[in-house]
Amino acid sequence: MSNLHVLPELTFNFNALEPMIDAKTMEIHHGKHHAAYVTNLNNALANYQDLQLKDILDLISHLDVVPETIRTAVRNNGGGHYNHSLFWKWITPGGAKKPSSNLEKELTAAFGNFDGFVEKFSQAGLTRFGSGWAWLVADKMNKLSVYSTPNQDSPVMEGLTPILGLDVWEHAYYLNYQNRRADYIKAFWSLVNWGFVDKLYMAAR
Ligand code: MN3
Repeated sequence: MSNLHVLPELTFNFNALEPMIDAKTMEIHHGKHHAAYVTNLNNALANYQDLQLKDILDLISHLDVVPETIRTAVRNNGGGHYNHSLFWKWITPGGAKKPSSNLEKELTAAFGNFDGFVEKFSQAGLTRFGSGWAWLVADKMNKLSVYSTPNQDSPVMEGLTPILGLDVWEHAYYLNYQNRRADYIKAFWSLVNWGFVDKLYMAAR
């Protein structure tokens, strides 16, 4: 029996993030876009039972062992599945509204102060040309940095650990914000579930 990847259920209602992210956007983003990544990933793996047994993190962390014929499909759709599965937890309503003092200390050490981090991360999202993601990542030495990736590429594909990520594809904001990506990014900061960010940071140490 194959081990199919499954669309995770949201732990909150589509309208729970309003007015920052509208219900229709959430419904399409989760139920159509994320669902399509899962379906396309499962289709790509259909003839590869050994790869079907790997969990999603293991699969996209080692794209070099994925056969070339399906590598791009696994990269795009596996990356999409993994990134979005995290994203729904980063924007869960009702989480901690600010980083733990420990994480804030680390952000201050890396970016001057907390506002410096917010500014740098926002810029990474704003300047990502076309579709992609902005990231706060930790490297193997536990050093924090900010950057962005194109398409559905995930930091785990280059050995980095995602601590916080923001989807800046137009499908994430266009219904409500149209071309105003900067306003969407600004709104994102009031949604961040810092409890989950902190958990990922602690796990990376
Ligand atoms: Mn998306």
